[in-house]
Amino acid sequence: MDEKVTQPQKYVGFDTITTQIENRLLKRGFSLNVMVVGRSGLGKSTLINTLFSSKLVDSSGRRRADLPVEKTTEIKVSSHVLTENNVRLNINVIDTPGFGDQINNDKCWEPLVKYIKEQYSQYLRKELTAERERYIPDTRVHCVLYFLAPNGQPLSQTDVQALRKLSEIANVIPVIAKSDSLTLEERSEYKKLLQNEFIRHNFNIYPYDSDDLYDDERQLNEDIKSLIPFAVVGSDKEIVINGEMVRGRKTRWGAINVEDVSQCEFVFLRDFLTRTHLQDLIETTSMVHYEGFRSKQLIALKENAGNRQSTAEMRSQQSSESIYQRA
Ligand SMILES: Nc1nc2c(ncn2[C@@H]2O[C@H](COP(=O)(O)OP(=O)(O)OP(=O)(O)O)[C@@H](O)[C@H]2O)c(=O)[nH]1
Ligand SMILES: [Mg+2]
Repeated sequence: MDEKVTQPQKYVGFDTITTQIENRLLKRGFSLNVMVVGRSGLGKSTLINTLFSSKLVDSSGRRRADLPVEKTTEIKVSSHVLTENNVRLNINVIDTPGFGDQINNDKCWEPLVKYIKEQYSQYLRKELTAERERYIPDTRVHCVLYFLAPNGQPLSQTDVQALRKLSEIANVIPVIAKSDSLTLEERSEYKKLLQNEFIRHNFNIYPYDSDDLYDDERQLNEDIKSLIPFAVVGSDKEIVINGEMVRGRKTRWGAINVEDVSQCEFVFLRDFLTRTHLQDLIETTSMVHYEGFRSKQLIALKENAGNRQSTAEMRSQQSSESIYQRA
């Protein structure tokens, strides 16, 4: 087909389409759904508060030394709207109970897998209704932060199984929790050990390789991959270091500023989630994980319908045969 480029005589105004799209997106805002998973007491609830600089969920930190440590006991979603300049980001955090509280931890990841699949299935149902909504609210889990204990050990059986199941259906980003308990040397050795464990177990850890990436994006992903699992420290308190209020932890031995990249990798994780990979996390969830779920469900539906039809055909054939025999 020959394409002729015509220059309008007068200004038409369709060059504002990018601004129109931007305005619509800005009005609707963006949603990021983050799930935190891992063994009990690793600082999942605390890190969520550290990440988004405001109190989103109750962490189990004791208010007084004589109080028992509170635990997260059920899957709990809390929502928060963050605004920066003109952009509204709806953060939905799915806090989950820690593994290891039950006597039998076999399959403790099952409720989480069920939750993630339920969100896909809800989205699919809404998509398939005759009068579907123009904009379907997105509750699909865009990223699973998986907390690993700072113990320098290879992955436990529970972690192996949970990581396998979760990474099949969602973007999983592992982190080394409470990394203030490791020396820098221990930290880098542990990180190497875990990276090898992920390769050995053949886990599909986010970000994924793709042919669509530009060279600079590929380079960024390589850099990020060498950092994963991020060694993080969480704190929901502000402390004063050198006369400045910072988010940190104060101990008898000194203070840790969680935002100081020479002390931990919390800032890398935050930049990764909210700056460099926000859109990619949302897109990958929709185009890779949800798409996989969707096509499986639709194929199953079609097969069921096919089976039903052939049973019906068989029945009608049988009944016509019996009429024929009677006749
Ligand atoms: N040293 C250290 N302690 C931390 C860190 N993050 C959290 N804590 C402490 O660890 C305890 C448990 O933190 P939570 O955030 O409630 O842990 P959780 O993983 O949500 O626990 P469950 O809900 O039981 O699964 C609290 O006393 C926190 O103050 C950290 O990075 N370093
Ligand atoms: Mg918790």
